[in-house]
Amino acid sequence: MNKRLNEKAVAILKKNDRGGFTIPTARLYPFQWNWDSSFTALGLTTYDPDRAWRELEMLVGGQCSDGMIPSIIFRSDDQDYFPGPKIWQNDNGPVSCTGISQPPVLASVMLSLTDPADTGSCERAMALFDPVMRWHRWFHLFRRTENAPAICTVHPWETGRDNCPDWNTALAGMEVDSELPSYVRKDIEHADASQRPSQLEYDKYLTIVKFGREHGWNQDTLLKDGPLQVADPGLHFILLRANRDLLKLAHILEREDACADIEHWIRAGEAAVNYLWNDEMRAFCARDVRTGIFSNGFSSASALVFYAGAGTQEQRQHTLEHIRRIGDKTRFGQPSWDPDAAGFESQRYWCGPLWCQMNYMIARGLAENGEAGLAEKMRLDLRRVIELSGFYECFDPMSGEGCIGGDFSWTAALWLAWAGRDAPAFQTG
Ligand code: 2M8
Repeated sequence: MNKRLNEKAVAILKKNDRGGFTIPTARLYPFQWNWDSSFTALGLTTYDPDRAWRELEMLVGGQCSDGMIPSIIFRSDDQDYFPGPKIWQNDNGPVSCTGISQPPVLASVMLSLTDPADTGSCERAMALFDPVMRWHRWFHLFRRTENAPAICTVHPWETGRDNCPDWNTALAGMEVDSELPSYVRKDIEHADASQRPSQLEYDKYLTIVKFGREHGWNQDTLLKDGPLQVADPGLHFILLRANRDLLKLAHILEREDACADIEHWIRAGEAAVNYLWNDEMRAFCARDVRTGIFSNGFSSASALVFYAGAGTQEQRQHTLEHIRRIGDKTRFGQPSWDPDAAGFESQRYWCGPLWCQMNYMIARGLAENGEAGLAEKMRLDLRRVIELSGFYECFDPMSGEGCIGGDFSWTAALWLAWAGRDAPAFQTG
């Protein structure tokens, strides 16, 4: 245990606390983000379980009438961020929010926070159970098309892996709206532009937002007629895992009434995995639903098949070979994109850097599936990189340099919950 870094991590979470919810980092991301909050709760619970549940309750407090829990909840406006609530204009929820979601890690975090022997934690979980059911149902209704059984997204921001080259093929086939109003990016005022997405990517992101806004954030229209439809191994595997964890929660909370639906979602999720299998790459890859074309690199999401408990023996073996090949190329953990593939940039956001939450999920899946050694190496790599550079948003996997935002909540939280601990916090198999 590194006492100094533990104290620093707690100080970051306190500094980023905005009264019941935690922002990812000041100025660059000044609101509550969906999966950031869930990972943050894992850190909060190490010293304040009540505050950890509060984080999740505030997140669920932003749920829209159709069941979506949005990617960002705008409890106020903030000139430091673009695009804010005036651009999104989604008022389908109790609080102004974006019109897209984010990877549903919430149920898995709830399971981690629930102690069957502790009535208090079971009551907190019970209060969130139905909203989470509604959210998972929303994914199955509005993020699956007739043409593809896997979970697909309408916007790169929804995957949480914004400018990963995974979306390049689908984005290339999409036009920028010729009537897109001019705008000023704020992200590149707070961070080095060479580490952030390109201007063309931003134009396309905003084209999708314009479409959603003009259609009143009708999710059916956005899915079917919107500019982008990409099946994402990240969303797919994370939701499959979250459904398995929700089923465990249902048993703990004696919500047997919910089990048939969840089991149905799990079976559908397992059956859809092959849609994401790129035989040429021998890897699970993103896939443009409209053209059927696969992305051509191994991303950190490709490695989540173990976390999802899915795939055949052979698919897992190939995945393991990619993880080992890539692990041999980097000094620190699994990068967000394949160093051997076109588009790899070790410091540009989701084109290469190491992200702590992805490494946490990958390692967790590996540990549960007989690869405890590999998982522990990833944990120690994250520890070393934080010791070297601090609590950055993400890290250069080659040099260990910290990238983009500093004093970052999920990095601090996963230090407390995982990387900085004396032993891994999860089961091995
Ligand atoms: C990044 O995404 C936001 C948009 O949602 C942005 O670039 O402005 C991503 O890394 C995403 O995964 C993360 O949740 C968010 C806040 O940390 O930042």
